[in-house]
Amino acid sequence: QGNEAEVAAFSVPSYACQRRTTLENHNTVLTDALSLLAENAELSEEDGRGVAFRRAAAVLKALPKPVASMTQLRGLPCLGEHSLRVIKDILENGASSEVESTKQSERYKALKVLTGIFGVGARTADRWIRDGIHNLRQLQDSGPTLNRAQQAGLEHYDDLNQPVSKSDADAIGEVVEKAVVSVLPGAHMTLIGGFRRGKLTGHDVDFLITHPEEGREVGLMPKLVSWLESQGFLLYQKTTRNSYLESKDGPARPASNMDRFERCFSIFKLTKEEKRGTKHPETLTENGTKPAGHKPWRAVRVDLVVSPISQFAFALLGWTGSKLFERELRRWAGHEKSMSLSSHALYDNRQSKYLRATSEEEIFAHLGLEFVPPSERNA
Ligand code: DCP
Ligand code: MG
Repeated sequence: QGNEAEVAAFSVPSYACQRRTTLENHNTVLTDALSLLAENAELSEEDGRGVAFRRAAAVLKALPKPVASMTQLRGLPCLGEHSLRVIKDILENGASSEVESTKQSERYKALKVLTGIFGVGARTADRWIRDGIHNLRQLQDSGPTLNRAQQAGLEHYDDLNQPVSKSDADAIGEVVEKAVVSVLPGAHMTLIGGFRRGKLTGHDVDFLITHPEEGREVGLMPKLVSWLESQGFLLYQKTTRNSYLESKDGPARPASNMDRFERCFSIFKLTKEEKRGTKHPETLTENGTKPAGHKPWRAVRVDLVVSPISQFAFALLGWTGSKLFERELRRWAGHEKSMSLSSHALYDNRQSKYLRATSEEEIFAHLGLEFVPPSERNA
């Protein structure tokens, strides 16, 4: 105890994309606390504060061992006054009074319950709370108009608030893969999001689909969705067009890219048959020990993204996450390299040109960053 190695200050580079952040976190008590304050800020539409807490939590996730004293934090980036106060409170008192009171607050609890409905964001939840709606019962009783997404979200509330396991993700992957190759032979699907980073559970399952021949992916999404719908796999779906050209902050792209990048937000019906694979039909029979009303399927949020092969590396990098890692990559590109990075392209403002890439490795090289594999992007 108290030897030099233990009191030595940690050293961490300031951008999350310069760090290797695995799922092994030695400071979960501290990072859970800061993440809760980040979430509360985001739910209150205070994004600046939210990012500050996320960055502070990410720095602690990258430390090689538990923080034992405040002196070890000297010189670490992204730890503002507020985050340091929370950390100090936990190190000295075992808990943060701010975190505890936030957790207990009626407003936080209501925001959590209401935004737990698929299709309900912070703004809608806030409006409902001001109308006296704090829980699902009050929501059903006072009956504000719900859109199609929110109706589906409410209907599948319990399922969608259960974590999705990797084996569920793989079972859905098999179905989506089958759908993809049936509607477009040669097309290819990749698991993205948290599961690509090695997480064992997630709030949804994300897939990226492309075709090795540029342009062949056009029109794929509607066909894929029709196939899945015809087989009864979709409880809800909404497909959005590529909004890249319409965005004000990205450089303009040739009009030919207009319809090539699409996203489908869906609620997938995962049956026992898919979960277990069809190889053991005898396991499909109900054994009678299940609680009454137990249904032989669960609802899972699934996001599908289609990208042309020319943008595939950017889409893969942009959809693998974590959200903070992505944000930090874009901040690094802009602030340190005068480049703009999106899930579609990398633009070099100094050379006034797009930088091509066919792999994630090439994008990191363009950005002057060491390659960080997906399993180390868990910032
Ligand atoms: N993404 C992003 N910014 C957003 C939405 C998504 O950068 N506003 C990217 C990064 C995410 C990926 O897309 O990792 C998938 O989004 P999810 O919300 O599904 O996040 P994860 O898959 O990382 O987490 P979870 O395990 O909760 O699904
Ligand atoms: Mg996900």
